[in-house]
Parts: sequence; C-alpha cells; structure tokens
Amino acid sequence: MSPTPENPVRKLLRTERMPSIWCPGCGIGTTVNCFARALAENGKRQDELAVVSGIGCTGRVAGYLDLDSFHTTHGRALPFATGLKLANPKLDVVVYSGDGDLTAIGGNHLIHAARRNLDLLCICVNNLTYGMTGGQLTPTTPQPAIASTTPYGAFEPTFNLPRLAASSGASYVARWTTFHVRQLTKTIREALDRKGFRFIEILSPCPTLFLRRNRLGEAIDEMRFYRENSVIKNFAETREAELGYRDSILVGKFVDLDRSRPTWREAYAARHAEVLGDRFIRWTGPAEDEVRGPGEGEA
Ligand SMILES: Cc1ncc(C[n+]2csc(CCOP(=O)(O)OP(=O)(O)O)c2C)c(N)n1
Ligand code: SF4
Repeated sequence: MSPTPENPVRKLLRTERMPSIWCPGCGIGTTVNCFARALAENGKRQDELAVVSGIGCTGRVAGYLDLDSFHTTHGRALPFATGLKLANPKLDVVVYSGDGDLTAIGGNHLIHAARRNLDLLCICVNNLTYGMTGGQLTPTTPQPAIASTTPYGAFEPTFNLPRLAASSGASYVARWTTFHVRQLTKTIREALDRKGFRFIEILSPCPTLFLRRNRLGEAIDEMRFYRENSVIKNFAETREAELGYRDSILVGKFVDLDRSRPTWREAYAARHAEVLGDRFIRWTGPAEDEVRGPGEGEA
C-alpha cells in the first residue's frame, strides 16, 4: 500500500497547539488553510516570511502558523510589521488580523500604511463584529444588524474596506469570502509576489455571535448566502463594494498596480539619492533595493 501523501499545509502549522480556540463553523480556520496553501504553492521558505497579528479571534492566527509569528497588541500589528520590514527588508511580512483590530483601533495605521505604500501584505478577516470580546459593533457592522452594543440595530455608516484601502493608496486590493477558497488561495499567492501595500479582505462567518444574534442560522447557511449572493467582478470601481445587510457582495480583485507605484523604501532611496548624490550609500547587497541612511555605510 502506498503511503498517504503528506498534507502540504501541515508543515506550516503548529499542530501541537491544535485544536484551535475557534468555534465550530468559524471561518478563520478556512482563511488559514487558504493562506498556508498559497504559501506552500508559492514555494517560499518558512524563514523568509513573518506573520504579525493583533488581538482578537483572528489575532490568534499568528500562534498557529509555524513561521516567525508575532501576536502584538490590539490595533498595533501594522506599526509592528512596519518596523520589522524596515529593519529586515529581505523578509516578507504579512499582517493578519480582524476587522476591529485593523479598522477600528488600528484604523489610523491602516490608512497610513497604505498611503506610504509600505511593502506589506495585509489580510483582514472581516466577520462584521468583535468576535473575541462578545460581538460588539465594528466599523464594518452593517445597518441594522444586532450587536451586543446595538441591541436595537446598528445605525452607524460603515467602512467599505476595498474603497478605504484603495483610496488611501494600496497597490493591490481584493476581496473574497470563505466560500471562495480557490480564488482566495490564488489571490494570496499572487499578492505574495507583488510589492507595496497589498490589502485582502476576507468575509468570514462568526456563527457564535454575529449569525446567532441576528438569527441567520449556522455557518453552513452563511456559506450558502455567500455562494448565492456574491458577484465576481475584477477591477470593479471600489465604490461599488459597499456592504449592506444581507445584500449582494462584490468580490474579486479591485486594484493591481503591478509594482508601478514606488514603495516607501523606493521613494526614500530616490529622495535621498537626489539630495545627497554620491554621499548617499546604496547598499547593493542581496536585496537590490536595500538602502542605508546618509553616512551609515561610511568607514
Ligand atoms: C487596547 C485594547 N482595547 C480593547 C481590547 C479588547 N479587545 C480584544 S479583541 C477585541 C476586538 C477584536 O475584534 P476583531 O479585530 O474584529 O477580531 P475578531 O475577534 O472578530 O477576529 C477587543 C476590543 C484590547 N485587548 N486591547
Ligand atoms: S467568536 Fe466568532 S470569530 Fe471568534 S472564534 Fe467564535 S465564531 Fe470565530
């Protein structure tokens, strides 16, 4: 009998930490499966990539991946990742966190990371609520959904995340749901090979809080909802990506500048070379675009 082939994802997981803390039917595990598959298919070495998460149910992702992974404070995954990437430009750095972490407490960091076109891949698992703390309203909770803090229904306008990321300057923007596992895996694989600030939103069910409180059934019902209500369209206008309550969901790739916008480091290098001329030390080490500040490389 031939041996059972090894699951390609297994080597990327800290299986000794399983089972995970996630509830049955939670979509976060599906996103991790897609991410790990994309990494395995991409062929990146485990020591070439680091994952940074904030706090929340999604924030736990970092702890289950067998990579250099960092579980940082709430909302601060992007600043942490920024420091990591600037200090070690050869490392691929992925930020993986929830909609609350990245767009509420961490919202300011998100718009500035995109504005600067920092060379980071940012994966936002959007379950439309604060999962870990009991299902409060987030900037993405659609009106008039029930949350623990809006028992009579949400009434605040929401963020359209693809539009927010794109208008802040992201080089690559896409959205899928946890139903679209093949497309999501392909998108993550592609985004890993791009440069600049790449933002992927993944709509994901929180059956324990969001679905239950809104009487929307089980996780399987949400998969049906995603299948029946998603509209796949590439390069749609991001203003069309507004998410209503039980409305259609526009999915696909919205922005792919394909390296045409300079990253923060490239802009830094160009500016300093222009001003400092020969005094600007360009480090032509293993990473071609690696740069040093004025005078740092002088003997
Ligand atoms: C400074 C700070 N404020 C508040 C909290 C409490 N807190 C922990 S997780 C969380 C929300 C997480 O929601 P989200 O990012 O959407 O992730 P999910 O749990 O839904 O995956 C909050 C408010 C905290 N840990 N630190
Ligand atoms: S509370 Fe919601 S988001 Fe958190 S693990 Fe459970 S189902 Fe997932």
